[in-house]
Amino acid sequence: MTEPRALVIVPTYNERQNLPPLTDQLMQHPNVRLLVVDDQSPDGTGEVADALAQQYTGRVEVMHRTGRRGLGRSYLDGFRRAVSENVDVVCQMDADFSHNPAQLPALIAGVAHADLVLGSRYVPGGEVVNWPLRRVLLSRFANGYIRTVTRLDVRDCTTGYRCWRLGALGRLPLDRIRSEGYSFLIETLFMAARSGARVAEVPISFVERRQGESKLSRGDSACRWLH
Ligand SMILES: Nc1nc2c(ncn2[C@@H]2O[C@H](COP(=O)(O)OP(=O)(O)O)[C@@H](O)[C@H]2O)c(=O)[nH]1
Ligand SMILES: [Mg+2]
Repeated sequence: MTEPRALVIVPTYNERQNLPPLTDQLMQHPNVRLLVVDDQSPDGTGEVADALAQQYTGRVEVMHRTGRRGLGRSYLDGFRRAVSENVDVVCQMDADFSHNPAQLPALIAGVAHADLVLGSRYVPGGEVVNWPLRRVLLSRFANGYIRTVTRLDVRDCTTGYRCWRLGALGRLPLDRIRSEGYSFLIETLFMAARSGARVAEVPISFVERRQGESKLSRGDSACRWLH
């Protein structure tokens, strides 16, 4: 089978240092395209992204959002565009190198036998690097709690590194999604699993960001710590 064609959606807010090296690494995978969804980053990430779109014509696109910012809102807009693209899989990835681009092919390959592949920190072989013990424990606790409440048989419900089979993404009722921020990740996973999507987890090494700042709003801080 030929390798699946993938569109990777990367939401950005103040990632001007991270985006160029991330794009270069993603572009080393021949069947990968990139959609940057920028929320009018004050640091000029949008212009940096436009320059990358020029450099990698036809492979890198930029969506400049103008409404209220938010991770969930950005992914919703990205998903709406992605479902009509000529690709086999749609991926979600952070811009800050917490998600290693070298592990992307393993996630994409997982879609051969699943509708949604999660890059998982909490299956054998997965790990978190550079988190204080307190944050590891909170994230583990949160995932245990979500597993109990939702009855999802998933180890890492809050991971942001994901790959969707295009058809499965197309079946998500995007107009019913309520989350504007990080809870978007839990809500979409829950919706997909409840509607019968086959969910698989592949191990990833999650590395806390080194460049730039985490910039989540206070309102999101609860979900952020769960994340
Ligand atoms: N478009 C957009 N991207 C965001 C927003 N907030 C965070 N991001 C991006 O979402 C990803 C994860 O955010 P990050 O700050 O690393 O969160 P953390 O890993 O939980 O500390 C990064 O690529 C951010 O640039 C937002 O409001 N809008
Ligand atoms: Mg991060």
